Amino acid sequence: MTISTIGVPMDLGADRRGVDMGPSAIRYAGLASTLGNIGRSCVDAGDLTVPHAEERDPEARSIEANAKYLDEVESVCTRLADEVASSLDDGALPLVLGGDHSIAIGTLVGASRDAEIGAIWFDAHSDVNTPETTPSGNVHGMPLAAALGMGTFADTPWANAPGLREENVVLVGLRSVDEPERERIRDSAITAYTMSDIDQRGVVDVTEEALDIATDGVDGIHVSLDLDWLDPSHAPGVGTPVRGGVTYREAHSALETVADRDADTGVLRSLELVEANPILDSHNETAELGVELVASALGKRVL
Ligand code: DIR
Ligand code: MN
Ligand code: MN
Ligand code: MN
Repeated sequence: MTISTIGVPMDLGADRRGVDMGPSAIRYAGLASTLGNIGRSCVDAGDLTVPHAEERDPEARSIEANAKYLDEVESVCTRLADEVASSLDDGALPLVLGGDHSIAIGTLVGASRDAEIGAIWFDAHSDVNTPETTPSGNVHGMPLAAALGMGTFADTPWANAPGLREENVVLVGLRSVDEPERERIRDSAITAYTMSDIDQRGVVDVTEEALDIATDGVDGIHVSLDLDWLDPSHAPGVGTPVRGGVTYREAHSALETVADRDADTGVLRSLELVEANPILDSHNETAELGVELVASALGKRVL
């Protein structure tokens, strides 16, 4: 299946500038040649146009303190949803390059427009804040809540993923969850695995179970990979690093587990790599790691 790469140079959902250079950093890290080397054909659809923070009226920014730049996020995510849906229509597998994690709203909406989907969220954070619970006002801490229509996102139909249900959403690798997010996860049908679960059971076992849950009764799954899922020693170029993340080998093992399941059952419908910030990185190593992990998810093998 052809991979259709869609870049989304979005930084309005996060506090740190520079993550808008993520799509360039990931391409520069050799995405196209790496996918070519594993025999996957790849079409690059280019980047969506994202407004810059400097073009915005500072007054408007302050009144949106509880969900900064939500209008811009809506406009970008609505266009992204169309792109994702149209690459799926063409029989391709959309690979969305961020940009901050707010873009996942558009990916999930597009991926679930004509299908029931599950989602696996590899992330240090749970991303289920809403404008009423957010400590930061940053929409990159809210995309799952938005896609699931939680809290005030019940009133923003553009952000709700039509074919995604909580029962098929699995968070893997949590270690930074805000108090209202803990409650929200407890009250929901979302499945969540913390780093402790990975410590105790091993990443392959946890990922196998995540795949069982995400794929149950759906047409396919979306895999969202926030690079802050990894320990900052391996992925320093992210805006919100949290110590105690998965190691280099654990990350590869998890994504190889996804690829194995996909080889058996063809479950992988869409993939997303977010939060690579080359300004905070050293020698683009985080984007390079991201490219390696995408290759593992798409079937790269040593032998
Ligand atoms: C925090 C951080 N929970 C927030 N979230 C991040 O701002 O809502 N998500 N960094 O990736
Ligand atoms: Mn930009
Ligand atoms: Mn995230
Ligand atoms: Mn994160």
